[in-house]
Amino acid sequence: MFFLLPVLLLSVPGALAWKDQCTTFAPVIANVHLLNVTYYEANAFVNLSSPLQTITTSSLPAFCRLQLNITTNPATGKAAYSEVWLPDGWNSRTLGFGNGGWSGGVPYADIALAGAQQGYVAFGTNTGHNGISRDGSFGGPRNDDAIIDFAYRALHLTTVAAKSLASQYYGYNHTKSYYMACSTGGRQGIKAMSSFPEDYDGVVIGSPANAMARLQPWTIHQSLNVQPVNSSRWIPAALWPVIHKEALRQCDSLDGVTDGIISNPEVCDFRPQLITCRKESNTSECLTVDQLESLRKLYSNYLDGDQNWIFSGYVPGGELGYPTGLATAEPYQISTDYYKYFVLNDTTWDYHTLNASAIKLGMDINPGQMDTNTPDLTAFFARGGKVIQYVGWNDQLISPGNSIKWYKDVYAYTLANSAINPDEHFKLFTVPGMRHCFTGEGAWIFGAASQRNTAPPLENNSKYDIQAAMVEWLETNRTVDHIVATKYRNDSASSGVSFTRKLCPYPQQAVYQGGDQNSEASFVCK
Ligand SMILES: *[C@@H]1O[C@H](CO)[C@@H](O)[C@H](O)[C@H]1NC(C)=O
Ligand SMILES: *[C@@H]1O[C@H](CO)[C@@H](O)[C@H](O)[C@H]1NC(C)=O
Ligand SMILES: *[C@@H]1O[C@H](CO)[C@@H](O)[C@H](O)[C@H]1NC(C)=O
Ligand SMILES: *[C@@H]1O[C@H](CO)[C@@H](O)[C@H](O)[C@H]1NC(C)=O
Ligand SMILES: *[C@@H]1O[C@H](CO)[C@@H](O)[C@H](O)[C@H]1NC(C)=O
Ligand SMILES: *[C@@H]1O[C@H](CO)[C@@H](O)[C@H](O)[C@H]1NC(C)=O
Ligand SMILES: *[C@@H]1O[C@H](CO)[C@@H](O)[C@H](O)[C@H]1NC(C)=O
Ligand SMILES: *[C@@H]1O[C@H](CO)[C@@H](O)[C@H](O)[C@H]1NC(C)=O
Ligand SMILES: *[C@@H]1O[C@H](CO)[C@@H](O)[C@H](O)[C@H]1NC(C)=O
Ligand SMILES: *[C@@H]1O[C@H](CO)[C@@H](O)[C@H](O)[C@H]1NC(C)=O
Ligand SMILES: *[C@@H]1O[C@H](CO)[C@@H](O)[C@H](O)[C@H]1NC(C)=O
Ligand SMILES: [Ca+2]
Repeated sequence: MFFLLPVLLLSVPGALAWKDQCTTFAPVIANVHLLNVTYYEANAFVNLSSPLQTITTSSLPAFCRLQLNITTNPATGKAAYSEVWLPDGWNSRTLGFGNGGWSGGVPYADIALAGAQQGYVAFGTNTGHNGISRDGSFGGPRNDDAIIDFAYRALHLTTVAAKSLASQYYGYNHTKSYYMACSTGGRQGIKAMSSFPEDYDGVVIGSPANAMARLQPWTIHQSLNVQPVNSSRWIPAALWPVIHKEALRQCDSLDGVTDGIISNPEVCDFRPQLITCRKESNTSECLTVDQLESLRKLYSNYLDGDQNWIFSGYVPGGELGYPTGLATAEPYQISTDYYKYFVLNDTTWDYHTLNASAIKLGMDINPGQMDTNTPDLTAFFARGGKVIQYVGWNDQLISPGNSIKWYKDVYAYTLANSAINPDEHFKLFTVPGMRHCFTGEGAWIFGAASQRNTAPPLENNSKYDIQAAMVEWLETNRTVDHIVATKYRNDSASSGVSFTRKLCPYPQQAVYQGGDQNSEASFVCK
């Protein structure tokens, strides 16, 4: 009995033992320096914020929080700030989270709610600098160390460190390594799969900002399509709901349910010219010829001045989000900063002068190798890696066409260059009525990155939670043929469920079979 005690403590430590384990933890990893360690008891008040995300909660299980300074370039002394959270009740898996825009901060809400609370060792990094999403000034100009940290280095080194820290903390290795993120985080995930195929076993990514050199000029182009404000090209905020109503009139019922959501915009041939202004029209409810031309450009493929294809356009159905997305008075700062601080290195650059050679320069320079357009995930797939991608059809910041193109490119490349069946490794779920990563009129709560701080999925299991679905697919090989997304009333879980919908793997769509339109059970993926 006497000498069994330490063994028992080691295998199933009580709360006291975990606290002790945490506060005395002295990991040894080259270039990783522990800044601070804090043990949080179960249901302790946790209130943390970074330029990226905030978490304020008292509902977390007990965990040990490590604050780390990771040297990313020993030659120059460049470092990144990262955190790793180790829950007492570890599920033996690690789960990393990514960033958004140019930020610049630890993803606290994801680490807490999608990570530690679900039993994962959870981690994230500031990507080597502190800063808010739209601010790209850390790029220098010519701040190469910071650019490379942002592009991939900080997350890769944090991932390697987190696995080793978990092993040293618990005394055994993780079973599987996961990653989940959206937007810039989606780009980071693709970079990891293509450049560091050993980093993760399962990756869940939303609407990736992967094609940086194409995305950035496109967002500038979108706002130039309507600028300047109050010109004949401009579409005032009050006109967008009118355009949306007309899009719904033409296409809402094509999916069998008239619910304010166009489930498959790919089959919607939207003709806004049906509300062209006539002599007798109320000008608050119709479109002028110049405004129709603005819409045509916003919804079209973007070709540069030399007629090269650059990026896909908006799709019908997202009109309530476009005036606060890119059809705006000023272009997205993320994109103007891309040229000022990363490509042209000219902080006085005027976005009106954007031209084909500047776009090409971005592609050629590819600062920090941050572009992640590669369709080659074969090394990741060959070691059993799986990826679930998702995108909102109403994405107002990155055309959903980008996600679909990348999915198709990877699919075709894999078939052409390997014996791997892409269906066993890669699925894309389109989300009707969801904007960029979160919010929108559709059912958009399914446990993905940046969603849980609004509301949790209906249940934390593989039916409702995309990360749990990934775990099941990877670890039991049960195919994910759909995921159930939830729309809460007022997007608030405490207000109750408004409706649920199946999200289907592309190119399938949820098809109404009759019965309660608010229940996912009335739909099948076809
Ligand atoms: C380290 O964490 C403790 C709580 O465990 C806190 O009181 C202290 O201020 C932190 N120190 C630094 C330098 O952040
Ligand atoms: C959380 O911390 C912030 C400062 O970071 C503070 O302003 C806020 O009042 C705190 N929230 C609560 C509920 O204590
Ligand atoms: C982080 O590490 C870098 C590189 O070793 C060092 O220069 C810097 O002072 C460290 N920062 C902190 C807060 O310890
Ligand atoms: C699911 O996890 C969330 C944390 O994101 C938690 O708030 C919620 O209570 C859990 N749901 C259920 C049904 O246990
Ligand atoms: C701008 O700076 C980046 C980072 O140092 C560099 O890669 C790029 O070539 C520079 N651009 C030009 C036009 O010199
Ligand atoms: C744990 O992982 C490390 C690093 O990958 C490896 O060297 C070691 O053999 C593993 N230990 C066990 C028990 O599998
Ligand atoms: C555009 O027109 C509106 C309505 O007349 C006016 O309030 C606003 O100041 C104008 N904006 C600009 C930038 O001219
Ligand atoms: C014109 O349309 C606007 C917006 O629908 C409405 O508020 C206004 O009353 C209409 N004006 C007339 C004269 O019908
Ligand atoms: C295109 O833009 C670049 C960068 O602003 C500028 O240097 C160049 O002169 C422009 N080319 C033409 C043909 O206007
Ligand atoms: C996983 O499922 C796929 C498709 O059903 C099958 O082809 C494959 O052999 C399975 N792999 C394993 C390891 O069971
Ligand atoms: C939703 O929010 C609105 C406005 O805040 C409020 O009037 C309404 O009662 C809320 N509905 C529910 C079901 O909570
Ligand atoms: Ca519909």
